[in-house]
Amino acid sequence: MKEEHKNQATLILIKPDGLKKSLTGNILTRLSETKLEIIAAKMVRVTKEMAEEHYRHLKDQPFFNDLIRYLQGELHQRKKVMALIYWGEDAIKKCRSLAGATNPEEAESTSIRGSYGRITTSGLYENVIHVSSDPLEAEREIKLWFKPLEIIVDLYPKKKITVKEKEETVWA
Ligand code: IDP
Ligand code: MG
Repeated sequence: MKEEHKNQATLILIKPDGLKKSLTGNILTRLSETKLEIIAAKMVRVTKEMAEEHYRHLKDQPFFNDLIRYLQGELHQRKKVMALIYWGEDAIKKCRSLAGATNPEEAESTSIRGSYGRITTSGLYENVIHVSSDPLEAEREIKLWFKPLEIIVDLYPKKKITVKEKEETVWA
């Protein structure tokens, strides 16, 4: 139980530039060095609302509009991201360290961002991967990107509700 207690979850996004550059396998291989467990994974088409909520702490930055378009895939003709949750001891620190610094030119050259990131002519950092910054942010982001039953570990308290007359898409 004690060991269980130290486990931490982090959201990982492979951003549209990572997908366009066919880096998915490469990034997942790099992250597997951490020996963390993947407890959720999916492809997501990102709405403007999702992107704005995800990056709400940056809404006053001059690059905010570009950043929202970037996460939506509008700069890369790849309107999707891959969202995963990594789980285990010190997950955030381990993943952020492999990802490297936010600015790809300052990131260690062997890190994921140092290897594959770039700064666009408009000044936006295209850095191929998102990693949550701390446990509170991780919880906020995980709850934004995933539903409880999409995660195979019980991370946060959940409840059952009855939804009536809800439209659902099923196989034809
Ligand atoms: P993080 O992704 O390393 O946690 P944040 O400060 O949360 O860094 O910024 C979110 C994203 O916004 C970055 O990954 C990067 O794509 C972009 N970004 C952050 N700061 C800058 C900046 O100063 N110029 C251009 N883009 C930035
Ligand atoms: Mg951040």
